[in-house]
Amino acid sequence: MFATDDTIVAIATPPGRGALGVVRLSGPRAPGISAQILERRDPLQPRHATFTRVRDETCGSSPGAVDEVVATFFPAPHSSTGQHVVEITAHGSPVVLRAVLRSAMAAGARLAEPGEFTLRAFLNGKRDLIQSEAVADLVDAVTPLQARVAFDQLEGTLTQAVAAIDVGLFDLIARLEASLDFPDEGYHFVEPARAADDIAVVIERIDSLLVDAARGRMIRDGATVVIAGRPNVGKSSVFNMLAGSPRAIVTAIPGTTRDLVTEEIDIEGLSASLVDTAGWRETRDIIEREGVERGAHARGVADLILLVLDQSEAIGEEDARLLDDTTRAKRIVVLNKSDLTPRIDESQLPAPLARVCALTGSGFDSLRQSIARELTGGERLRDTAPISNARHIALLEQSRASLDTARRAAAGNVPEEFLLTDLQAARSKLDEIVGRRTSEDVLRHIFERFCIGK
Ligand SMILES: Nc1nc2c(ncn2[C@@H]2O[C@H](COP(=O)(O)OP(=O)(O)OP(=O)(O)O)[C@@H](O)[C@H]2O)c(=O)[nH]1
Ligand SMILES: [Mg+2]
Repeated sequence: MFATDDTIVAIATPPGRGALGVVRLSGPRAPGISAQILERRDPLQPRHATFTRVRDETCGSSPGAVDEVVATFFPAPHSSTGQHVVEITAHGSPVVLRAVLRSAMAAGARLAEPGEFTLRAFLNGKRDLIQSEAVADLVDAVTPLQARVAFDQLEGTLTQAVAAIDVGLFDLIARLEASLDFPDEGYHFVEPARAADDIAVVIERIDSLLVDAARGRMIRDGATVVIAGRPNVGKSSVFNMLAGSPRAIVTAIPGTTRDLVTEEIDIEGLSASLVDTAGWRETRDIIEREGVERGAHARGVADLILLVLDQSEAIGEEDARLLDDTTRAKRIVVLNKSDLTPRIDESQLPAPLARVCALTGSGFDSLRQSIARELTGGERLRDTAPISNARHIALLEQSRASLDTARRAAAGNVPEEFLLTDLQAARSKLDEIVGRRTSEDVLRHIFERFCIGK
């Protein structure tokens, strides 16, 4: 499958300059290679920070020093990857770090593939697949809530929840198999009705995880929120207020915004791509028409539409058309310009409504809350979610489907063999979540998402 017997090396810190930068080696030859490139003669003491210098191994017979470094050796199996690991902390200059990397490669290390350190940790049983994926999520987190959800999963909250479900399932399978093994005893280890009840308990556990799935996914993957409305209602002003900076041009001339303007924002802990669009109207101007088309396309892919109306003007034909076009989408009708005298009949508008003034920012706290509420389907916004990854959610749903078939079969007194097939199928889906039975392709796909050095 994957080769783990060679020694890999990579720069573990982000590209660019910093006070410090780390080069990491993992593999059986990590101590040997570091002995070769470090000036220090004695072997590195396990888990001791050693101040020394790195030699430039690429310079042939008379290597000069590259940098002063601190080297730390973590012997197998008590290291992040389960193999011998040496971490070399140098000054955070890309030139220096590349020179350390080249020296290690000249001494026999291979440049690591993306995610290869985490993959080795997984293959060596240091982390299961959920926890490995959580490492990537933690590194990618944009909002504190995303980081918290990822960290909980790294700590094993989801692993434990899945293990608890698996224990129940394993016990039931063992008892059913026992009944199959001793058919002549006239003794059923599990009565069918009892089996149906036991399966229902397992299903309940899965359901209690899946309850938060939509919210968890939204927290992890973020959402696309598109601002729509006819020209001049204040879309760009609303956009800027939510983005917290004057990103989009605002003028009193209808048709100001021509292109899509996008900004990543944090809404109550959710990361959202906020998109400002050209005001919707029929137009002959070819640039504006292209903008209007792009806006329509953005509305089509939005998780949520903020349909902005100017509440100081009666609803016009264009407003009505947009209200009509978005009835099936998830949306919030935003009544802007609340500082002006209202001329809109609110009772004719669909809920949810938000009333704001994009000049002063009034009403925006409540708009942010309703955006988060619409995106996550409601309560407990500040909580983390135990499950957030689409792969885990899909597998849990598949497991649940097999359990449901088994439960119905048990209720209908179907023989144990048939139940067992479905229960085992349910269990293998749980195994796939934690990575006990995951194909090489899936693993490759998951670890490719990481950057080099992770
Ligand atoms: N009084 C008042 N004026 C506002 C408010 N929000 C925006 N405006 C004004 O309305 C005008 C249009 O604002 P924009 O944000 O450019 O409107 P838009 O919907 O993006 O317009 P287009 O890009 O042309 O479609 C500007 O003169 C803003 O200053 C508000 O809450 N109250
Ligand atoms: Mg605009």
